[in-house]
Amino acid sequence: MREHLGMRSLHKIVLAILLSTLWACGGEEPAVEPTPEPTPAVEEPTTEEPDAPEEEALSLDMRDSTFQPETLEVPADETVTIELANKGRFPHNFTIVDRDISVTVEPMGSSVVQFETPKSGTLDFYCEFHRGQGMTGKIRVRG
Ligand SMILES: [Cu+2]
Repeated sequence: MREHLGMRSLHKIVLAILLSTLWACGGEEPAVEPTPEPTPAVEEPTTEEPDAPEEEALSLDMRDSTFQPETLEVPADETVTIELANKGRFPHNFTIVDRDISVTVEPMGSSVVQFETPKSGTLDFYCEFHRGQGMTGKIRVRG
């Protein structure tokens, strides 16, 4: 008798375990956890803008056959640097007669020119090879 009871209770236990397992599986209803997302008080590390106190680098693209841009604004009475980049398929040239500058840049090549800007007005520049085709530009003093 005792043994019989023992078996019964064992059955009950097994059944209980089975049921609870089933229950657990079937009842895996996600008890919608309103986990309040902790507002990220962590401040995104703002990628520091490199302060550019240094004078802006001016760049001038040479194409077939124009300058881009055709007008460059520069500060008055200062030394400026212009990076020339030949993006065309032909050699181009950058000439400022008033500054004794004449630089030729090969296709895909680049060069740098530096000169004093006037106190006012403009400086004309052009490409020796394509001046006749309108490959000219102006450097205008700002303000
Ligand atoms: Cu040219």
